[in-house]
Amino acid sequence: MIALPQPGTLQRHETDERGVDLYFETGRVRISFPFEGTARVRFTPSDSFAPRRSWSVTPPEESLSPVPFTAEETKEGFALVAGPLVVSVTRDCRVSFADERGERFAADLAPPTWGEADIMDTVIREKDNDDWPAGRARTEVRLKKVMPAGEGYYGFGERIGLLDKRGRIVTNWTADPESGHGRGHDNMYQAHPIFMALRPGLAWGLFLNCTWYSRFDVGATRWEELEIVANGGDLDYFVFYGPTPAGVVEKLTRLTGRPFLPPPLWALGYHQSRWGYVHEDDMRDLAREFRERDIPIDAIHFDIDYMRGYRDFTWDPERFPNPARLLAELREQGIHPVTIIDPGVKKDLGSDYTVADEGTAQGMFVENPDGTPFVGYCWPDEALFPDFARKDVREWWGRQHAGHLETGVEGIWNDMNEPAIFDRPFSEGLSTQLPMPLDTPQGDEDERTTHSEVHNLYGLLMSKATHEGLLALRPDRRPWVLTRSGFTGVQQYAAAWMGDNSSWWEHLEASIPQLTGMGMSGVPHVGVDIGGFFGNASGELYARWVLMGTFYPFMRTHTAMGTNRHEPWSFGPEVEEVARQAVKLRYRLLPYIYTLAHEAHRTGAPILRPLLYDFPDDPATYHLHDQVMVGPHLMVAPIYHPGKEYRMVYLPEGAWYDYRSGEKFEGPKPLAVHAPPDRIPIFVRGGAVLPLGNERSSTSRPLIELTVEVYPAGDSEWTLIEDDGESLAYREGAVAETVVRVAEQGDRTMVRLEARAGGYEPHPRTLVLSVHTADRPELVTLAGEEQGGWTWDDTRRALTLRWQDDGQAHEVELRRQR
Ligand code: MIG
Repeated sequence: MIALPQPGTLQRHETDERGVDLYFETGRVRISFPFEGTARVRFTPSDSFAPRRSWSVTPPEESLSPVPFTAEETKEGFALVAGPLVVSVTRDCRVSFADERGERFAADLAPPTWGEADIMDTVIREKDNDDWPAGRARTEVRLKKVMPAGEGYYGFGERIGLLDKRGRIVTNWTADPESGHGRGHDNMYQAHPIFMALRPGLAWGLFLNCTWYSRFDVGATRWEELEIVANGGDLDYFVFYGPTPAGVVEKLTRLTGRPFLPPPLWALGYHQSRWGYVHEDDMRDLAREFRERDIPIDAIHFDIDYMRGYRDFTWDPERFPNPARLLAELREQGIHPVTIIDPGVKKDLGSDYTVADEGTAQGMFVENPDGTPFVGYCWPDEALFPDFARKDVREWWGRQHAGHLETGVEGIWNDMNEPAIFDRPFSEGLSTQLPMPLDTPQGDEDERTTHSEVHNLYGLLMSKATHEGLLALRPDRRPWVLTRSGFTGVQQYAAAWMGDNSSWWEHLEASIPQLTGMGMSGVPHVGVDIGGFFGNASGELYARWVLMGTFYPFMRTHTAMGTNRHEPWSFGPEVEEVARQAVKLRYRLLPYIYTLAHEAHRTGAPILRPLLYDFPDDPATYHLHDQVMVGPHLMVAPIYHPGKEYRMVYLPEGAWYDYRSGEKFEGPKPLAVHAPPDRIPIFVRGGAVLPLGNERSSTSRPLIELTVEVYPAGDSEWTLIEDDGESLAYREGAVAETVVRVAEQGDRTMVRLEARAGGYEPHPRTLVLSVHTADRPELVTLAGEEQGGWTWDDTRRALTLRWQDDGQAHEVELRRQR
């Protein structure tokens, strides 16, 4: 056996105000505390750590205030204590963590080791990796940690599979998985070297701060060993002490950036898309159909068909002769046009296509190591690729959107930004994907690196360029960008869809853990193509999918060129009615979902999450991949098999209400539920406050009625957050917050709506308060005065009261007995 290199024994240490440097015979470890409950561990077998880059996804440590810590030598080596975290380092360089209760976690099994990078050729397609650059890039550092039995491993970004990833190898390398979305293909469009580990009483997270190729062996080789492999010469990771899942995501997004401002409200509405709406009349017809058929809609997506010969930022003059007029018509109907933009700029030089000429003249495109332009094949045939690792390139790219905005475009959809590049023109038949050559130089002059280091960031940096460009061009409007590729931190700039799934039941099922995995990785605004991209959905599949899609943070139907139509009415009147009701429910839920978007912006909290997020101490939730929480108050349990109308639903501890019938249950318990083809089981958690808006055909119509549904279970409290949904005024306090408090005492239930706080004044509206209570109350008072004007719904077991919303505090009391 070849002896692996090892750091040897601890020689000396140096402490400064942020952390400790530990010098070993070979290499060095630095432990620091960027903020409370978070430790950073860096190891390098060389003398110095890799420098921070302008595009790094973590802030410079100097920008954070130091966290007080103590450091002392111990019998075993070294111990550091910072707040709730204890970090121990042995003399032979094994790091482990514990909390103040002495609960140990993330413990190294052995010292780190390193060697020549062993890059899986399924990832870097060229077998010999000839262009894999030398130096740091060629070095990989490996580390093994203990995976205790009973600990689950979640997150890892965009994956196919169930919830707990123990037993899997997951690689972090952005790619367009041509072979499809199977479990055998573990790396997808986005790379998130991040996971959350959970056992009862303790959740912790780990972010591997490595943009190079990296890999986690999550107990695949040995069930109780986690192996971390990082290319690039250093091992740099952050450990987040939850101790709850919410605490982990909060710290992860504090480090790598909070999700972008609440998206514009329209982006949370329904989106319709298809690759193959090729003519402006397709768009007009589509808008008309939605209106005539009374199906709400807020956005129509323009796929590559709108461009002139797949040239970014152009319109086909024959099929879209007057885009400004078309977009104005759509906008008048409350429909927001979203256009696709690919990174590959058609290499059309010396014609009237200025983007390629200007970009070439200004040196914006990636070049080969010999200084010739790098050319890859994609939709426009020969294409040039902007070097998004450079700030000047990002700004230039951002400015290219001016024309689209003037024409009336309201959102930008970034595709193919892994980047997906092919080896020959599509016209020449079967093409193969190739990564951009890994040794092409990229980045600003003073931090020049190779593609291998920034490959994973291409999508993130393209979305950043787009987001910042839109914001610079329209400073008073929230940008909305949708991206396919991304890396940890992409949540600051864009929403994401999970690429080219298929019209398979399996992919409806897979969407659930896939999207919750993204949420746990800090990316809350996510969705998959409803109905499936490749292939033809059956009506039954489409119906079940749109029922689930109601709860995707980003709700869009999209399908590929050449497939059957996948509009909500394409499957006959019955499915159309299911879709209509599903989309209408989505619109009624918008005040709730919008509040969740604000919460995501404030704390990183995912909108769609697995049950373990809200019930981390209940191991029965640890493998529950097919039920989700939508925020803290709703739980949905889709049907994802054909011909099935019943399923088991697990109700965790506490009270639960069936959303439709109002029937109340006490968890923990399994429940058999009936879900006919037009229905998805929805449960409301006891203690919940659920704000519902009136039905609207688009978010451009005003909210004229706000229903506050209250589901009492002891004492609870929740805050509704509202704003204008499109400007940035909320940053200056133009937000309305309404605290709702619920209390139960003997035969009395009290609901108190506090006075609306903040500088946003909603549209005049009726407030409908609906309180779910087992028995019809005998006495109802509002502000202490007996009320007559209330109604009682005996089937839903709910009392309803209404008044003109004046933003003042109101206290309603229900008594079962006089
Ligand atoms: O090579 O723009 O994932 O949503 O419809 C296919 C055409 C390119 C892939 C995207 C898909 C989009 C399609 N694109």
